Amino acid sequence: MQELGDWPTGKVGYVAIVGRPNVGKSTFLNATLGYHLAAVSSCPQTTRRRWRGILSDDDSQIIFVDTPGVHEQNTRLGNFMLESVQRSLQDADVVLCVCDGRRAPGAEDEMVTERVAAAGQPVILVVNKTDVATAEQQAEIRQFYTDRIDGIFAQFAISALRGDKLDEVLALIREQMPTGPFFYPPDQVSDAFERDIGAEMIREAALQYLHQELPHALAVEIVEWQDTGKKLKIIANLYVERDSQKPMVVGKNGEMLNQIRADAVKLLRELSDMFVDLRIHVKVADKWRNKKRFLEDMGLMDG
Ligand SMILES: Nc1nc2c(ncn2[C@@H]2O[C@H](COP(=O)(O)OP(=O)(O)OP(=O)(O)O)[C@@H](O)[C@H]2O)c(=O)[nH]1
Ligand SMILES: [Mg+2]
Repeated sequence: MQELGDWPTGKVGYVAIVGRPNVGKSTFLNATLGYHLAAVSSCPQTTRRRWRGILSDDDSQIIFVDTPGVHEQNTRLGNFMLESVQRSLQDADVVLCVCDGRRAPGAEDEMVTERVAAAGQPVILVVNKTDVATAEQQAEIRQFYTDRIDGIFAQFAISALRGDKLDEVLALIREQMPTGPFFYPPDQVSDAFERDIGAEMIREAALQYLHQELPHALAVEIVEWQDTGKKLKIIANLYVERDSQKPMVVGKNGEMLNQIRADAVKLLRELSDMFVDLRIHVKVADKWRNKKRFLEDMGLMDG
């Protein structure tokens, strides 16, 4: 490492992680960073804005940008999600295009390839979920992507869930980064506020139970985030879109909400290493996915 004053320099750059919803982009990010930054769930469109995870060592700093899955959308939120993918593609030094090795190519893969090809950036193709995909399935999706994106200069078959081949992907990414000063202090792991990550953890906990019924209707707002150094006191609003959805979240005798709360506390404790006192209020915000003001307040337009 060369020092620029006290500021480190090395291989430094941005990697945009893009792909269809549910292919494992956020799982890849968390596994590569070695901690749980981005919400993961079995429901498509879990990620709603871009999340930057920063991986530094003595000689390099890679800024991974996890993006929302590319999909057909018909809401204001959906528009912002696609815009944030577009911006991330433009800003990237390398694009990591992730596809699901187990699924036959479809309309959303077509959308991804169009966007990635148009961005004209160097692309690493990552075929994920090889732990559950047959060789034929992997070959089919790989062919689909390589036929459509000229910029692909390397390909990997990985399992983000198991951690297979992640080191190899990372080594190639490091090699490809330009040289320059670090963008962030070496000990910084994300540019996101802890309370925003906390809100995602609560949403992830809720999605575990409600992804069938309410995959897209949930939003979490942190009303209070008090950190005493030993204890984290959090009050959060969990929004649904209609009155009729409230009982699903609360459950019989409040059991569902208790379960969500308990799981969220577990995730928040891992995040903060502190005792967590969490209160969740379930609220209704009518058609919030189309309301600019609400999306602004929730930080969903900053992506
Ligand atoms: N079997 C298997 N499942 C995986 C793998 N990687 C991710 N998954 C699962 O796939 C689902 C989606 O993972 P996410 O990481 O949330 O996917 P994403 O691409 O970020 O999805 P969006 O944010 O909706 O665009 C989760 O249930 C993961 O556990 C893998 O390598 N193998
Ligand atoms: Mg995601």
